[in-house]
Amino acid sequence: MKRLLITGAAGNLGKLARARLGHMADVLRLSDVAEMAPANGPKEEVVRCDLGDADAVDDLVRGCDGIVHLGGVSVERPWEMIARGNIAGVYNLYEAARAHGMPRILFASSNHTIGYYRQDERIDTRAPIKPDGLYGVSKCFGEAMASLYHSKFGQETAVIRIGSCFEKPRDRRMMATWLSPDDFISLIECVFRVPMLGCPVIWGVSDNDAGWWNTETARLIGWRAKDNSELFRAEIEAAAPRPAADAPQSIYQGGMFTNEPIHKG
Ligand code: NAI
Ligand code: 15L
Repeated sequence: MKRLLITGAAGNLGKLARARLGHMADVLRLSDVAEMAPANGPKEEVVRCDLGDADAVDDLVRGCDGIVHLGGVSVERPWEMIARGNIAGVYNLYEAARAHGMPRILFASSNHTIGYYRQDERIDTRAPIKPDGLYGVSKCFGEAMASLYHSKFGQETAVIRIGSCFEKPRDRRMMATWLSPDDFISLIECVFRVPMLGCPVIWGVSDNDAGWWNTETARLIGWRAKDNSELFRAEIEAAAPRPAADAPQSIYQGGMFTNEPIHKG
């Protein structure tokens, strides 16, 4: 690619993508509403942009051949924040993509689209949505936008339902939901390398022994996760007592997100 746009570049996964995706394009265009480190030479462009600003997003997307869309509200927050970043923001992004040659998009969706499934259920990506909060609802909206723009205009998107992408799992639930940084990067590489993408929905999860999701759609992009949370089991189990059997983090796939109230600004 000539120019790969990474939104949410000031965030946790944005910083990781910035550090590790330089080989994917001549130029990385890095964007966030928050401050970012300055451009590190001519291979980087840093653009401050609020996803809720349609004109700014149009300018942002112009000239890009691919988009890793990580920007937006990433946890449960008041509706106004979610609506700006994840509803208006996603609409603005898809409209800008439509206006500028339909660059391939990786949409960072979330396991919170299905967080109210129980941990004793096994689901695939065709299971009906069961969001566990307004954040989860906003990710369902993003997934629906990806589907709509694919059906109507042929826009390609990889909808990646990320589990928990951190250096290592942080609690017992993440033994099932963990996505290692290395697997996350190899997943992005596959999304932009596969000749025909379409609009698949793929779980962003490592090859953990524990797990609730049928990961077969990963083969559509030729991706195989390599890491396994078992490596950290002893450490995780030693660090914290097992939560009560009737605690949300023991019952639901979305864990504590199911326990969040509707936040008011
Ligand atoms: P993060 O919260 O660290 O980064 C998100 C970035 O988006 C932030 O830097 C924030 O400033 C920016 N942002 C928020 N509202 C914005 C707006 N209106 N305009 C422009 N930028 C805005 O989140 P993280 O962990 O890096 O996640 C990246 C993406 O992956 C998010 O979309 C999140 O929902 C998704 N995801 C992450 C998971 C994880 O385990 N880290 C799990 C599931 C989904
Ligand atoms: C998410 O969607 C969040 O963005 C992230 O911060 C984690 O909490 C993750 O899900 C998770 O479910 O562990």
